[in-house]
Amino acid sequence: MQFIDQARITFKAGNGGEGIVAFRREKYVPAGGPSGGDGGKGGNVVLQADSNLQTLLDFKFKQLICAENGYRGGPNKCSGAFGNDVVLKVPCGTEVRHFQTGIILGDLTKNGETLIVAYGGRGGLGNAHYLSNRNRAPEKFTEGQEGEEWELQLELKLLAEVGIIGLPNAGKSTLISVLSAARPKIANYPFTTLIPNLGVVRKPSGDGTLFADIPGLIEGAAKGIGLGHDFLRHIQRTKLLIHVLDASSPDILQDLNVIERELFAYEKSLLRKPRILVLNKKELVSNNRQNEILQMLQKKSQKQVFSISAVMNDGLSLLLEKIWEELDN
Ligand SMILES: Nc1nc2c(ncn2[C@@H]2O[C@H](COP(=O)(O)OP(=O)(O)OP(=O)(O)O)[C@@H](O)[C@H]2O)c(=O)[nH]1
Ligand SMILES: [Mg+2]
Repeated sequence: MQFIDQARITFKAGNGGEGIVAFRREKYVPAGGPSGGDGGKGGNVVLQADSNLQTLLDFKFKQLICAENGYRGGPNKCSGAFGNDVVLKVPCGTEVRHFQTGIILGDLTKNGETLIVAYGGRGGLGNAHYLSNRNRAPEKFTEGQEGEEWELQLELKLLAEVGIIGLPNAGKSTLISVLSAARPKIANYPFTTLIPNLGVVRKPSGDGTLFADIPGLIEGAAKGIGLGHDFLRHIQRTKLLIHVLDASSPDILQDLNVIERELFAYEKSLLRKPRILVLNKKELVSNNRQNEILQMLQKKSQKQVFSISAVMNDGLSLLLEKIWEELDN
């Protein structure tokens, strides 16, 4: 499945139908009077959150989406039919912005939630409206109002509670694969993961918590190097970050630094988000080396560091306990 998390589209609501000019024509009624009906209202463009969708792929090849115009009024004071609304499904977590100003129009987070992004125009008035004592046979009518048209930016921000971040090859995908039923691609080279992988991890209470394995970050990601920092948008809403480090790396403090710098460069507040440091691949180093690294990391970060081996399924229950504790805080 292709993962598309941004789209820029113009939404055009339907125009109102025009009112018409008509006169009553009936047998034995010589001057029947004006009877032109009003036009119908144009359809709205509506977005609706749908929890079955994961991406904005449906919008990738579309530039303009229009709702139906309202219909003309009819004779005998019949109003024209309303134009149909267009209801477009978007994944939960879609934020809608006005493209030019960046103003947020709404944020669709709950399944079924709707947002009208362009209102249909009102229908015009038929000549029946203009009957007066002075003018018994008005020929006046009005056009329907134009439907709204907006260029909008849709941005999907995943609603995961826990984000797994780190350098490429640290073992992030391996970790989500042993914690959840997710089966992402795992391989011994950087940038295996190109799109976020989601997995549900069960709490002891049985509740599911959504974890997101974010593609690897490298130095300069905030400037677009590697896969860029684009995916960091998905951790903006997480409550907790799991920062995975590779124990076999020659310079672990540098590794820690790189990621912290990128978080800071993307958005300062990301550094203040609760973050658990996880030293993965612990079986690749001696116990002495492991203790040395743990001390270095603890001193530098002032955080408790969890030592695990995702592959050997070692140290995961302690880590999970800490994760639930942090989420419950
Ligand atoms: N020895 C050892 N190898 C591990 C461990 N966890 C992951 N690996 C290996 O490390 C390599 C990278 O693992 P991935 O899970 O793909 O790493 P990633 O962080 O998702 O990498 P990107 O998607 O490229 O950012 C794979 O060859 C894994 O088998 C571990 O605990 N011990
Ligand atoms: Mg990966």
